[in-house]
Amino acid sequence: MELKYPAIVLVLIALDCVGSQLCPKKCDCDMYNGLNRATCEDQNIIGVEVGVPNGVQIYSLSHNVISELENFRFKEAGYLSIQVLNLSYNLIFWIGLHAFSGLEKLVHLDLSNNRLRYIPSDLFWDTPRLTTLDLSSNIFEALKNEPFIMHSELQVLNLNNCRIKSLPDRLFTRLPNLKKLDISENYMITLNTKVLVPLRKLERIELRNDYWKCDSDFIDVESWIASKSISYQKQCNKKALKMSEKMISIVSVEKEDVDVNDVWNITTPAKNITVPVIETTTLTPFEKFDKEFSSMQAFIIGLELGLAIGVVGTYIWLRKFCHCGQLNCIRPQTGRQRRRAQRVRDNDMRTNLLWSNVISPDLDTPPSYRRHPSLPDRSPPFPTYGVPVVREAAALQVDAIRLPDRGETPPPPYHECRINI
Ligand SMILES: *[C@@H]1O[C@H](CO)[C@@H](O)[C@H](O)[C@H]1NC(C)=O
Ligand SMILES: *[C@@H]1O[C@H](CO)[C@@H](O)[C@H](O)[C@H]1NC(C)=O
Ligand SMILES: CC(=O)N[C@H]1CO[C@H](CO)[C@@H](O)[C@@H]1O
Repeated sequence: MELKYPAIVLVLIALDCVGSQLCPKKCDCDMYNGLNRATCEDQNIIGVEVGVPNGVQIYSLSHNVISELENFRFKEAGYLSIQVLNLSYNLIFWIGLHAFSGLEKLVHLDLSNNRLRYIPSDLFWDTPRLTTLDLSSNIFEALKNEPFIMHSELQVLNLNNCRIKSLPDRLFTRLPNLKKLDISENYMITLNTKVLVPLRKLERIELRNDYWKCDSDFIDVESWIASKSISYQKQCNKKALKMSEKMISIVSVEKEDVDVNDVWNITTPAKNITVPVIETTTLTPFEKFDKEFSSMQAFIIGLELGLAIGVVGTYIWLRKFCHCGQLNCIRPQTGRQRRRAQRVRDNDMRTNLLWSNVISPDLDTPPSYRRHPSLPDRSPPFPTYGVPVVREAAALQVDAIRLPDRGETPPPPYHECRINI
């Protein structure tokens, strides 16, 4: 018994050690670019500690439900080797001042798509190697006129889509190494170059945004950026067009009846009225014509003229080449032609007589005996396949067909009748 007890303890310790080296079921562990990666995404994880071995170098907790990052959590869990930490798509709204304590090797931190409204400017004091920080799609609506972040190594800062309305002048005064800045898709309408002056190493700035007010001030800002050889995408040629389009659409939608007397000062003296009258008298006849006739009128007049000419021309042509009777045109005929025409006429008459004898005058209506079509006997015996015969429907059908005034209606096809049985 005395021997057994320490043995169990040893086994338990061994198990514990082995257990801590297992990749948790919630995560995928692999190698990426020679680094130990643990990907624990979309698992409803609420805290940063899920049992990932502490040798993890790329740690992704993206798409979870973490809402707070408490102080020293990474340090306590022994995650001292993390270089890339992905906390994007969580619900983080609060980060303790020492939350990232111990992450001395952290280079890339992704905090995008969270609910951050504010971060203390010295939050990254404990992560001296941090070079890339993604804070996009958070809610930094109200930025104070103080350094947003203080970090001597940070090179890339993403503030895309953070609902930022303005950039206070002192915002970037403590980011001496920043090379790339993304402030696109925010709500800023103007930009002060003062905020960019401290970023002496800035190489690239993303400005894409639908709200820039493209006035001379902003054009000055753009030329300042260009003069510092910072690359950026020009905003103000297409933007001006967009603004005018918007304005036009607003005007056309919201236009109301306006009494010019309310907006104009119409106190025109009588003298001024005579001036345009004098001007009209100086017009040449052609100019007058132009003024008085709209193009539509001109078109109609042209059409009418064309029609008239056509009618007169046709009349003249007919008069010249034909002798016109009431309806049919008879050309002057030679004797032979006349005899032949006579023969043709005689033949026509004979055929007409023949036809009128054979065919009854009311050619359209069928003879009376055809008005009562001999319908098949609809009462049994015919195969009913065990279905009771609906006599009313059948009778109705027959009556409808036998009505005298419906004699011309052909009986419905037989297969249709059968459906009614
Ligand atoms: C973090 O995870 C999201 C979602 O999986 C991904 O889009 C993003 O690129 C990741 N960030 C980094 C730095 O790997
Ligand atoms: C309207 O115009 C007249 C001169 O034509 C001027 O005396 C008057 O002050 C103007 N009224 C306003 C309201 O501008
Ligand atoms: C030709 C003429 O009389 N023009 C007058 C029209 O009215 C303005 C004031 O509304 C005068 O300044 C012009 O002299």
